Amino acid sequence: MPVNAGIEYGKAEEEYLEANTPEEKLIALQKMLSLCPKHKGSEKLQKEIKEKIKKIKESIKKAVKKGGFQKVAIKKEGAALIVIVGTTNSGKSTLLNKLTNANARVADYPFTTKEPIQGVLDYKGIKLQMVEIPAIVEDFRETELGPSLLNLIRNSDLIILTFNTPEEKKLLDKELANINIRRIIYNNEEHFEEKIWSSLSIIKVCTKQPGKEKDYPPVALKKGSAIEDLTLVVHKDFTKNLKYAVVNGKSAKFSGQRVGLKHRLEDDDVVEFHTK
Ligand SMILES: Nc1nc2c(ncn2[C@@H]2O[C@H](COP(=O)(O)OP(=O)(O)OP(=O)(O)O)[C@@H](O)[C@H]2O)c(=O)[nH]1
Ligand SMILES: [Mg+2]
Repeated sequence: MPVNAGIEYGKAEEEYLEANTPEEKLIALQKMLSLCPKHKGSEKLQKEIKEKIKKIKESIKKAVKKGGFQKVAIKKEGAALIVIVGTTNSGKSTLLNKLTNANARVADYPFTTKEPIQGVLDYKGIKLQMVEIPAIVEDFRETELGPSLLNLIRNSDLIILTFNTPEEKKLLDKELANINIRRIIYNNEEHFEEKIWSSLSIIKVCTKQPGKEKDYPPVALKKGSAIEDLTLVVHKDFTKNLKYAVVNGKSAKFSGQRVGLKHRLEDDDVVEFHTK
């Protein structure tokens, strides 16, 4: 080192080179600057470090403005996005592990979950994306991940609330005050999956080929969808060439009703396509 900066400085520089995130880099650079000898010969080095600090601060600012989505790397997948939102030690990870393939750490100390964890809930063949986010605290928006996690919640289809006391419920209501996503409360009940399913605005429909068993898995559609929406998902040719569809289930007036493209479907209907 030409400026004779010392062992501590060398260590800080190593930390800088090994840092994985902009935040870690910034901390290391600030350490380097404070340990850098302050004499004529080191002026150039000091200037370089200060410039690096400036650049990193700017890039961090930009990332925060964007909503910090790079920090919370959850991509919407599956038929619906469900977020488990609750106070600490309220059983969020326990619920996630129970309903999905996730293996989140469960512990009796607070704030075990430090970043969002996702799993897939397979509800009768429909894949639902379920995410546990770190515990809600007072002024959640001001926490490091707060803005991006609140964005994630806003983009979801359903919120599951977990809490231990009425006071904690009040805190959740306060922190989620501006969010208009449907909420349900988990009370440790059995068959909670059914409550989740009925709270979502989707239906599942099975297709079937004539003379065969119904196909698996079913198709997820928005509530209110018609045969036409189903053809668009399974096979666009059916949209053009449909002679009629045979429907069994709740939407059928009688077993084996023949319907056209505009017929509205219900949850668990079974549809057989007959083409021209
Ligand atoms: N209150 C409550 N506690 C539970 C429940 N299920 C499990 N626990 C226990 O509560 C503790 C915390 O459970 P977690 O599932 O880790 O809770 P969490 O909400 O994910 O907690 P953090 O991630 O630390 O905020 C553990 O000791 C669990 O055994 C539940 O339904 N309600
Ligand atoms: Mg947890």
